Amino acid sequence: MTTIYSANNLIGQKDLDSHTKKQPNTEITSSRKSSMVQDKMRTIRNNNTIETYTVGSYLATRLSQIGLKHHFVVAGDYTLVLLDQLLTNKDMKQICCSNELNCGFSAEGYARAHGAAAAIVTFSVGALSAFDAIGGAYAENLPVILVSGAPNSNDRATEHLLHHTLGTHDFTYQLEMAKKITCAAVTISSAVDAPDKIDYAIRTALRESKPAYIEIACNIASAPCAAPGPISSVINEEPSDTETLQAAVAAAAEFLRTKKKPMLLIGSKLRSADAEQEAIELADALGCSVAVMAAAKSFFPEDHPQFIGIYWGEISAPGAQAIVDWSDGVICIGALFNDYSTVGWTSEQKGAGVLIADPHRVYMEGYDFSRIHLRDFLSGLAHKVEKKEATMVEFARIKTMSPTEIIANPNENLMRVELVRQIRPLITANTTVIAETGDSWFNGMKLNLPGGARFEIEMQWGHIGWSVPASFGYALGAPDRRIIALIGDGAFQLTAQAVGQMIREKLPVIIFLINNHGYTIEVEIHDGPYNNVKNWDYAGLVKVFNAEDGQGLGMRVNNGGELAEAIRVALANHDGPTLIECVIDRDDCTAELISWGHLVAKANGRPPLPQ
Ligand code: TPU
Ligand code: MG
Repeated sequence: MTTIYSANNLIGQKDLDSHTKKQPNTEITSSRKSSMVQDKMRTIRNNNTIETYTVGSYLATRLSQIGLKHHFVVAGDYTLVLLDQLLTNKDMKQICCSNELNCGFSAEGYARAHGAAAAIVTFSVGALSAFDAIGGAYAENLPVILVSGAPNSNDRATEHLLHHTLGTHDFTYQLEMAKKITCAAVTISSAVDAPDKIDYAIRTALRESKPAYIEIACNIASAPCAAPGPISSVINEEPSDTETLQAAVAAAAEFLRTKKKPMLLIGSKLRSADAEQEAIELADALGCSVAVMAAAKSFFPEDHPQFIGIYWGEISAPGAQAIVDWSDGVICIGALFNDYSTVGWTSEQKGAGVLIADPHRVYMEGYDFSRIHLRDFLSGLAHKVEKKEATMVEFARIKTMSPTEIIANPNENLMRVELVRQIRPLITANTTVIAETGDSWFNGMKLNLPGGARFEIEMQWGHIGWSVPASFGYALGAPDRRIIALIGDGAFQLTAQAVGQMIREKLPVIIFLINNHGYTIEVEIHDGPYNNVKNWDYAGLVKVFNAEDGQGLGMRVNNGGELAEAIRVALANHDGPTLIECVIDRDDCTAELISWGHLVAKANGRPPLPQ
């Protein structure tokens, strides 16, 4: 499996060593290099060795030191000099995107694969588009560093009106907006403070697993600045508070001692807490059932003997809801309960029989502990518990046999069930499935994952179109994995251009585009004419993106036979993406979506409380 980097291991000792020994790279390759820039690149003598840093190359060094091999950009005049500076770093490749929304989501996908990411965009017209994806990174707990170019520092104090602004003298609105959707937002208009501000933003993003925002005035990007100090000041975390940790473990052990049939419920914050291994450790020690929430699918291995399936209230995998309801002690690890994940507030876990273990906090009835790392807590608890296997014994009694799969006649119109049946065997230990908002969520839940397989879903933010650029970014971040994306027709129309970038970078992503001619997930919540989608020639679109030199493939399939052939061709295409447009009926959706739609509609429709 590709190493999934996390905030505390983004940089290895080897990198640290090379940081201290390496001579900084002073070469600028961009043809845009002007004599003015060269002037500004004047070397600074430091202990008789030649050290040359600018604000931009400082930023590049830090991004590279935290493990990034790529950064995602859209050019604009406020960022051009900064992009030149980033290009001077030979350890990172600059990846161009078609628009800033895709740029942000590409970085978000990269962070899922690689632990962190960076996107660089221009002021306002770029950044405000990227903000949507940055909001997503916040909601999904991913450290994406958004860097925006900004007006010349001299213009701040003048009465000049500038392009790419609101046409007023206020240039601060972007920073103010960024503060709402990031964990750290800084503006750099002087090279002197740049190292401190850059380090603060990156450090906070890694620590919190949230996005950060760095705004750099366009005339400061190439200004000389101090050389970076040791990267440990950015990446080293504060340890758990020892006494609090001991108290939390003791309280949780006592909680478990009084329970006869405890179980674990895994949620999506487990990954951002870098605690997947420790959750397995605790599961092994307890021997109890482990259910996984939809947004955390693959964060606990599905081939583990104690995995009992996806818990999603009424639409859970067979037996999983019965066990959660029966358990007298549910340990919720990194769980995130919202209206969607609780199926319209019908399955939230709370009360005396629940212990919540979050990335930096553990609480249960009568106790609340903070400033502890989840992995320390889980590992500590694993050493203090004895086996409690009742929920496994019960699950074995109620577990239903998997229904035998019926293979469709290859000439019959394609149906969703046949599509899922044919995707299943493609998933190996080396596969990542990326499932878009729509019925793809529910189809995705039906894919059983072998050990090592990963699953990505954007359930908290739920931005349709996320998966196309996120697959692009993920594929760059995990070049050794096979990426399979499940995307609806409506979602695809938002961000289709990212296929063009997959072609440019020759990434063999396989996209199953499910063309049901509509917003079916919305249909199941509340239908109307606004849920119809204008049809496109989705398969034909790939030819447009290929132009004269691309190697992407597009195929449309109408039945099982054509689908099988398209999959065979896709697996042999290594020089670009393959888009398989799967045409199915508008009403052909999962039973789970129908039930979920009913309950979400009911929750949305609750009348206002009396005044
Ligand atoms: O499988 P299916 O047909 O439901 O997927 P498709 O065709 O991609 O339709 C998705 C429909 C959908 C919408 C319009 N799901 N959520 N929405 C609401 C929505 C609107 N705009 C954004 C950016 N994100 C959303 N989730
Ligand atoms: Mg659709």
